Formats: sequence, C-alpha cells, structure tokens
Amino acid sequence: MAYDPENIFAKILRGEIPCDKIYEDDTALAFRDINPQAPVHLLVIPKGSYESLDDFSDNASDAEIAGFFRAVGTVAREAGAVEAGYRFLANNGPDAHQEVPHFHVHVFAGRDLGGMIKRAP
Ligand code: DGP
Repeated sequence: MAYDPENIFAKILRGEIPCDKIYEDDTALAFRDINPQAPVHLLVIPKGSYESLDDFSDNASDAEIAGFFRAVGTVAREAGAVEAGYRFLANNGPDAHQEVPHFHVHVFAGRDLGGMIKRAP
C-alpha cells in the first residue's frame, strides 16, 4: 500500500492542522493523543513518510531509526514517566486496529496500566 500523504499525522507534520506538541527534533515529533487512554498518552511519529512499523523498519535509514527511538525515550523521560513506569505500543495493520496510516508509537503513563493484552474470548 502506498503512503497516503493526506493522513492526519502527515497534515500535523505539515502544520496544516494543530497538535499539542511536546517534543520535536530532526527525526521525530511528539504530541498528546486527542483521545487519551491514560493520564499521560503521547504519540511519537517519525518525520519521514512511513505508513507503519513494518514500513519504517524495512525502509527507514539507520539514522532515522536510531533518532526515532532515542526520541521515544526522551519523550517518556521528559514526561516524568520513567520511575513509575510507562508502556509504549505500536499498532501495525488491521488486526492491531491501526487507525492512522503514518507510523506512530503510543506512550502511556500516569496510572497502573494493567495487563499487557486481553485474552481472546
Ligand atoms: P492507532 O489506532 O494506533 O492508529 O491510534 C491512532 C491514535 O491517534 C488514536 O489514539 C487517536 C489519535 N488521533 C487521531 N487523530 C488525531 C488528531 O487529529 N490529533 C491527535 N493529537 N491525535 C489523533
């Protein structure tokens, strides 16, 4: 599937729609999720046009990958989430209910986040 430049995070990167920005560097942008699932719910996205973790891990440069994951750690640290703990998660594709086709990781913190994943019924 080709990257859709009209996805909502591409528009945020281009400044066409606003976001509650908390961090930015050469490779990554982080902002608050519009529909928070925890007291701290942040999204970290690469600046490059990658639709998913699969696309990013296959096609991004080593510098982009290193820069991005350093940014995730920095964002969590600057949010004060390290001591109590946090979770980072990436949804990839339909079974994971990925809604926005621009690679992003969620960073959740600020409460006990419970078990990792619901068991199948
Ligand atoms: P995912 O299912 O992993 O693709 O999660 C997409 C997340 O993006 C979801 O938690 C809601 C968030 N989101 C969707 N549209 C916007 C938006 O316009 N602004 C912000 N800040 N977050 C958004």
